[in-house]
Amino acid sequence: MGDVSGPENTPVRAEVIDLSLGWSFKLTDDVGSNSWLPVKKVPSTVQQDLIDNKKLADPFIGFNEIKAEWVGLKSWTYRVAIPRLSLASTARAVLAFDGLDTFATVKLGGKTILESDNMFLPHRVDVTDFVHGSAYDLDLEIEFASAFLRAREIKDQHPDHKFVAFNGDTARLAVRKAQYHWGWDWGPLLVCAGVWRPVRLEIYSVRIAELRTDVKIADDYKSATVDASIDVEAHSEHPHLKARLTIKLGDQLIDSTDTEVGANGKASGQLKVDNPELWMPNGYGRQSLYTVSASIFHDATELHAESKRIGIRNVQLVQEPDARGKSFYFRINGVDIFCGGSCWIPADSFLTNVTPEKYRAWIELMVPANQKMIRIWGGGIYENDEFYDVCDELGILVWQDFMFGCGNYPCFPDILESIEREAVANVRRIRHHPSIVIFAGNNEDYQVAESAHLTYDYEDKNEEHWLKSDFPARYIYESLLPRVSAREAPWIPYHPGSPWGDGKISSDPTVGDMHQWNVWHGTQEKYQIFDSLGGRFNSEFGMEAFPHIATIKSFVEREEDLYPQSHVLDFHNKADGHERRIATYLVENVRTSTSLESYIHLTQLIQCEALMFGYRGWRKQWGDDRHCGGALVWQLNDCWPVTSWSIVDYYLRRKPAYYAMARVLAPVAVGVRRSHHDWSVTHAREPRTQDWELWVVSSKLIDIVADVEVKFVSVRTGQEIKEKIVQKGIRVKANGTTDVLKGVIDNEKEEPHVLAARIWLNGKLVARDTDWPQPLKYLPFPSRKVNVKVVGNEMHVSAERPVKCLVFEEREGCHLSDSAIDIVPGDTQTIQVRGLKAGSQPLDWTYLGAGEQ
Ligand code: BMA
Repeated sequence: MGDVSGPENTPVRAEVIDLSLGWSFKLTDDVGSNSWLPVKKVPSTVQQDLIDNKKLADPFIGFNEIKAEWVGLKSWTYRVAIPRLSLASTARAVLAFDGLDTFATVKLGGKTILESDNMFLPHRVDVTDFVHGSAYDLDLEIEFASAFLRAREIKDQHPDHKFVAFNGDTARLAVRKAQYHWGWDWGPLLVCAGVWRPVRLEIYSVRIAELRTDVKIADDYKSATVDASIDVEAHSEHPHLKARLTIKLGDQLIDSTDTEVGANGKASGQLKVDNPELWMPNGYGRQSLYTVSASIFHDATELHAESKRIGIRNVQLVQEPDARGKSFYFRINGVDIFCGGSCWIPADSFLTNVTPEKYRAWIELMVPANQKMIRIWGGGIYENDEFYDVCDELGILVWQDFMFGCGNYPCFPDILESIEREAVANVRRIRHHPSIVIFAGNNEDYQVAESAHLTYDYEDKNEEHWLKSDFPARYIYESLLPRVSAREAPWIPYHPGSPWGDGKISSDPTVGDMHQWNVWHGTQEKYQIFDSLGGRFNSEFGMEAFPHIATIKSFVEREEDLYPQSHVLDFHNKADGHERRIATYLVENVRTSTSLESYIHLTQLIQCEALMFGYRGWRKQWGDDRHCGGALVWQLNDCWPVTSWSIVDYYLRRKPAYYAMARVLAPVAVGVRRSHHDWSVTHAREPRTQDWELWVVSSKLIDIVADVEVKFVSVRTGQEIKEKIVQKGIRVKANGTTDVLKGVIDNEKEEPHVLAARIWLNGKLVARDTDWPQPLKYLPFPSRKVNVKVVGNEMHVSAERPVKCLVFEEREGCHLSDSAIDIVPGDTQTIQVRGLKAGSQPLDWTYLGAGEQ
């Protein structure tokens, strides 16, 4: 029996009893004596627990997803023993559940102590009377009803609401649970259940329930203050508590203040920081993190302590009227940041399999790739603390959606109340992270309303009308959430949706953010014009590509299915019309192939090209009066092995587009391109002339001087068809775009050639870019004479004729400084290789047309 007793009337020091071990689970209906199965550790997910007990075949392999469906249709019960305790008279025992997925009935010693129906809500239940002095350990039992079936029941109870959605069973809209569990256009239908976040037994007399930190920075950035305030629970039973508030940088104490806990349970103090070390995004300076701590004391005894790691930074979402409409970009500590980056989905269908190490590995990938922002998409979860911690440490800005995605959400009174509690709890949990720079109300719910022709009038500001309309969730995005966010985290800008057109249609390119899906979905435009389709901030756009061959082999069970159109490969692609869409972009641009390895390369090349055309153009537009404030690719990651829009696959194997993005987002980059002509419209008769232009983009905060060059290299022979142009000593504008050269291509007199640009800073080559005649399928690629020389940890790559998209093998544990490169004669490129085991085979490689003689 645990003994946490103390002298009468003296408050006890808080302590925590971990409850991660000793659990078992069973099918609720199974009453046999052998029905309980062991759980390795909680948090856990029922499907994974079944896999661990060999009761379920891995749903990520073959067609097993279908065989796993029954799990989501059943009710599951988990249990663990709660130790009996002898508590001091002043102590209470509280069971803290950080997250239950989703319809949970919690019983202690057979009595119901909690019923929960929102996965995103934490719960605390006082169980003092149960555990104190009990003669036995008590069973804690949690029954999880089938969320899939309950969702349908709730939907049926609301026949007046129009349940419409993109992706998944529309009943999902009635349930506060990760929406992608219902299946998405990149993810399987695996309706999970379980204790998905930690459970603890907390013993204390008083406790700091909340620590809030409001940071204010002087206009000259020479000083800052942190208003730290705490809410103390059970203070009224223990008057005369003292509080100490401190701020530290590493081990160095910067400031502290002592105060009393008031009769209302609150205490606050102002902490001062002179010459603060500001928190800056990746690439713009350091990510200094301060720790603000609060302790409460009774006499000299510290009863409870809390701390938050914060950053000193301010953020502005600059939305100002301009010649194009209204700007939309982020300014951090006075610096305008072009937010090139990615959208993020949950990293696993089974959330509890994402370890802190995995989170770190994902976010670490973004840093060398020059990515600045990650968008947590609204169909997943408010992420685990580890996610935000790593973003804070590495300087990755976070765009945080609230958890609503692709649907017309109902607003019946119970759900509104639950959503409000969910919003408050999650904003409080994450608001101190300096990486979080925006809250957005939802993902594409306005687009659903627009495309389903729901009745709404952006001019109507009457909230009661919204609730009574057939698009009631406007109330959530334009009233409930902004209210919570302004009260709980006024330092984080709020935006009603992603996308949101500020009262105009959500696809309006002149205002707000925009999801540009007319490449791939929609009108299936050519990706060569991606930049002309953008808005003020492109928070989604993308192109699918096959994953790595090893990832494909991880789920294909039979050798004979290793071909691009096999049933199992199609099954591991959930996107509507994916065969047609991939095929369209392939046949429009490249000579296709039926061999799996070449098909993988071709789809990956198309993804590289598409994303490059988007990012390169939008970054150029950044320098044009902040025409475009950022671009976030759909999507960084996958939740299972699949063909999707991800640029890195489920097993963290990079697709070539990862490198292409990194190059166009480099701190200083050169861009070169000829004007687009649509070859299918002109029936392959090229226009007689095409303009070309060369520019430089820089995210440096001061003007710099650079040298640039452009060569005109015949695709067929590798010879330069005309004199190269060299421009020395050009002044490159700080944090902007500098137009450098313009010219004309004569398509009658000049043979098809590559424009090959390079840029030097202080004599050092820092970036390249190439522009190819389009489409690539019309170009001849025989006899490229590629040479890859391994020199220590480097590969020196050269060719005698222009090479498109030379991709190196992605080997486990290996990190490459670059890949998916274009090569022109006379310009050897050096690739650094990290992690290649001594004595192992050199890395394999391929390129477009590698098979041509
Ligand atoms: C957008 C996203 C996702 C979806 C993606 C690809 O609609 O918000 O819902 O997976 O496009 O279709």
